[in-house]
Amino acid sequence: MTCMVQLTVLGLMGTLWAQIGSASKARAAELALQEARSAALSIDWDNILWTLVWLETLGIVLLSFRLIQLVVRYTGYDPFAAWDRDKANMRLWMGVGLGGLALAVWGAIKYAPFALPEAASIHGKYIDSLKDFTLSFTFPAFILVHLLLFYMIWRYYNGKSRAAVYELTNHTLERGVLIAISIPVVVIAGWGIYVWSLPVHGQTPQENQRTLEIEVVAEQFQWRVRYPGADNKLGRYHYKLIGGENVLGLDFTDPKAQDDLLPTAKEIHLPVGALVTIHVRSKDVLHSLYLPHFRSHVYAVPGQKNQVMLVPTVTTKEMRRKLQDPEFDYELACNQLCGGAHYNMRMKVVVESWEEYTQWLSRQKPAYAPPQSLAVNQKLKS
Ligand SMILES: [Cu+2]
Repeated sequence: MTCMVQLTVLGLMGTLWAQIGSASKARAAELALQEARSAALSIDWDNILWTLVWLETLGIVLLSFRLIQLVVRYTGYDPFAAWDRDKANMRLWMGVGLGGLALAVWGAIKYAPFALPEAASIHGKYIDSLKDFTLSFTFPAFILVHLLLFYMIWRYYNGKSRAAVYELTNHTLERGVLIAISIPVVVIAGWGIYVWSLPVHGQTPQENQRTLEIEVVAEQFQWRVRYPGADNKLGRYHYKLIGGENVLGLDFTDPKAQDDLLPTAKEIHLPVGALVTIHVRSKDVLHSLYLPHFRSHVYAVPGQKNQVMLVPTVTTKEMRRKLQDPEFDYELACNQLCGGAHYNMRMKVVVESWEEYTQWLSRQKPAYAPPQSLAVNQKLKS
């Protein structure tokens, strides 16, 4: 009976898997269409229906088992009586396990081409090497542990003449396993602390290195970027000053704020080789500033100032050449599901030479909006 249950569950899992696969492709296309049509939230009846269908299928399967049980009880006829159930269990487990392992390896190979290209920032290269280092331990361990697990199932499955031997402690073995595991863990954690601190506060400008501080502000559903003017410094702001044309709440009584620039295009421009500090805040809900190609990520939290540092190392043009993709662009994406039009929160990131950057910056719109902003400032003071 147990075998029967397992076989049916296996079969069901297979069909479910296939259904999810084909359904998800169709769903992806459908979802893209839905998003394009409307940003409004709506109940996803399709999903609810699918859930109900699967719940009902599960119910039918469970009821069939009950039916078979009753037939066995009242007729005395058991079609599986001759089976060695322990052996059958062992084989099913082996099938599920080895199949799953093969699926994991196949997935890793199949989806490898979708991985991000090489990191385009200094700290990004460290993060990639940390990832590779971690995987060089964990991937062989994953394969070995699973092979060992299924060997054990095959070798020591329960049976009439196969009583288990209980050994409660084996200090030598435990000590060996403890040491073998703790060394890579300590190295990964120790190095990880260093690597993960780099994008937050761990970088200082080198000699002759240019520095740039910009601010990226999230709101439903767009990013606004503020650049410093000739003084290369961002001015003060206060959330109470947000209003009218003063979309970022800049305090224009601060001279440093008066020459700040607010580009209107949906683009961020970064000079290659400069140490860029990005200050991040949010005007409404939780958003997230995600720059995958630079391996940078920081949350935009209302009421909190966050920052992330990076040194872009590859210009957009160079990366296009390297990838042989003339359409390639770096991207900034919101990495929090922040509302109905969340998909709208993406921006092109352009990495260029310092000269190109300054030329572009000289054409951008000043943030200073005198009459209205000053009136708001006055109101705050009185
Ligand atoms: Cu967002």
